[in-house]
Amino acid sequence: MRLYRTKKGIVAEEAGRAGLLKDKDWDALLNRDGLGAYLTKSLKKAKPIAFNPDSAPLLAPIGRQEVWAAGVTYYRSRDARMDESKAAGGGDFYARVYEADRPELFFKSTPHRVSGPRQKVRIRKDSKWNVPEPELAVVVNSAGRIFGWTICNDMSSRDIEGENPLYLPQAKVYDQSCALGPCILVSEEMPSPTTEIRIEILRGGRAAFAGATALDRLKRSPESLVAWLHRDNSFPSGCFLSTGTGIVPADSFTLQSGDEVRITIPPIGTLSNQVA
Ligand code: DO4
Ligand code: MG
Repeated sequence: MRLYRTKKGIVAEEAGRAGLLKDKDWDALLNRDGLGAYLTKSLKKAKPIAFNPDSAPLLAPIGRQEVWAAGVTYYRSRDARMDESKAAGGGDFYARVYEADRPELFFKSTPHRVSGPRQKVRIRKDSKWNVPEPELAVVVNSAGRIFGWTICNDMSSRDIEGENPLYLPQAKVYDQSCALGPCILVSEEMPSPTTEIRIEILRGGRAAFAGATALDRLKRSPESLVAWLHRDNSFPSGCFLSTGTGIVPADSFTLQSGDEVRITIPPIGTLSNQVA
């Protein structure tokens, strides 16, 4: 079951059947007990509509939730961060956090900084080395229960982060630095470990970068990341927790204005954003 927030209302879709739901309040819906069963019943009752996520007026699937992110959860991310922070003496921290019991968790975004499908993402004006980070994000309700999955683009300024790990919030949190969508895949179960995360960056219509990883390379379980995040922390409207990137382009690559970033996780769809 996929749940879309659109300019025309909330749309549920399963096995090719889509319907506009009577529910108007996104946050109340996400925090309903037994959401999956409720949506199955609601979709049966709803009048079927023609719905194509590639052309529908989609909004980011977020209401009042905070967005958090995990870092250094794939070996590739550990390596890339060690390299970029070598001169600053930060490399050791990344190797340690990759192995440590406590994960790296950081605050990523408030709703107003989040871009939806086909909305623009931004690179900071004071940064020269920027990448998208294609990640699976877990969606958690106010009771701390996982009920869904979406795609997160954790836009990152590598030169700022690499200059000093203490600059991480500036490298990660700025206007339009996070994209979510295209929908929430409603399921308590994580997509299968063989599921691929794919990214394609188009520049002037041509591939400037392409990469792929699979969920079986994620070192930590989403359940354990969610449990760490909820230690002494409450989320009255629920939250999104992005699980980290396993794809980092070569150091010679930086995003440019006009690039189109397309991230695909098959059971969820494709999140596509142009760089402003
Ligand atoms: O440690 C810095 C950020 C890590 C991150 O965002 C990732 O691994 O995805
Ligand atoms: Mg990341």
